[in-house]
Amino acid sequence: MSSILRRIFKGEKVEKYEITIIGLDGAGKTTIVNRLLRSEFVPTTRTLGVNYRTVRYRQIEFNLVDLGGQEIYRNLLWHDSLVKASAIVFVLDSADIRIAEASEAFWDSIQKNENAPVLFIANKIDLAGARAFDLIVQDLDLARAQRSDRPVGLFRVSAKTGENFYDAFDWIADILAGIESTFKCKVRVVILIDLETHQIYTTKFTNIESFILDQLNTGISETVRELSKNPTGMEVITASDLQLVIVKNHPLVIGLIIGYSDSVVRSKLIAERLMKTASASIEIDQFDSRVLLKLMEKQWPLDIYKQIIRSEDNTK
Ligand code: G3D
Ligand code: MG
Repeated sequence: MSSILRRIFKGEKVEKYEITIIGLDGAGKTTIVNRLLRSEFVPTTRTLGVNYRTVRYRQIEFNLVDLGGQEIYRNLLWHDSLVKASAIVFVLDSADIRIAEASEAFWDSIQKNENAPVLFIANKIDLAGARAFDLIVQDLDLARAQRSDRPVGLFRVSAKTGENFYDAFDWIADILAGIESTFKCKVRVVILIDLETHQIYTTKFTNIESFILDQLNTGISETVRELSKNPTGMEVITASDLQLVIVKNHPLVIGLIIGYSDSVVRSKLIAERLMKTASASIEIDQFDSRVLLKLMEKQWPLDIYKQIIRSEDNTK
């Protein structure tokens, strides 16, 4: 990492928390861990026993305890891990008919640790057979869970496409870090690709090492190749002490480089607004990097990257 970046990141420390991920077998727990580890959809094999993994997401280090969901493990292994967890993630397969069993497992688990924040993930919303979210809330009595003193977040997610996935983990990262606002985001670089015109626009707000840009470009190329299969959704790759966020909405793909503790969801909002403006109000042939920069300056406070640019100046 360059000395400039090192200076910017000085003082941002990584906090460690033990997060226990539970849910019935087949809910998608291992897939979720894999997405956090590798930012992509990875086919899994059935988890036997416990799967320990350490993952850094934004400023939080998650010690993920991914427990086998079969009944034998639920009774034997879940208890100890739940008692000492800083947060509990419960994963439900939205298309699974075993809703009563899931409800029982959910309530049993969260009652084992009354203090830990609870992230409830209704996974697999990409499936046609996924149950409506309000029915899930009703069937698992999630409103009651939300009335308790601890934070309880409910998210509809697809670990496969990435839809809402990072919203859920941003939420738990912010809760654990005690951050009130999720709107912090230091955008370093924006790359916009229009697949209809094959145009690529890049705007850099600060100097980025070329290998990080290369990684983002590789990530974008892969995303573009797969776009016909998954036309919307997002990917997040951690590179060095930065995050590469790719947001897609056919035919536009946006890649952003943001800080490692920044809100991924905030960067998604920025990307979505840029896409809207790019496709609505600007003739795409006039849409160059200067326009991109103007849009960014007009619509989002630039104080954070101005600060970065200033600290670069100081090094001269
Ligand atoms: P578990 O660890 O909770 O037991 P896994 O569950 O992560 O092993 O996932 C079980 C199956 O669900 C896997 O498919 C996995 O690919 C799939 N899956 C996980 N998340 C999603 C999702 O968001 N959408 C869809 N459509 N499928 C998902 P297989 O075929 O290997 O059983
Ligand atoms: Mg598993």
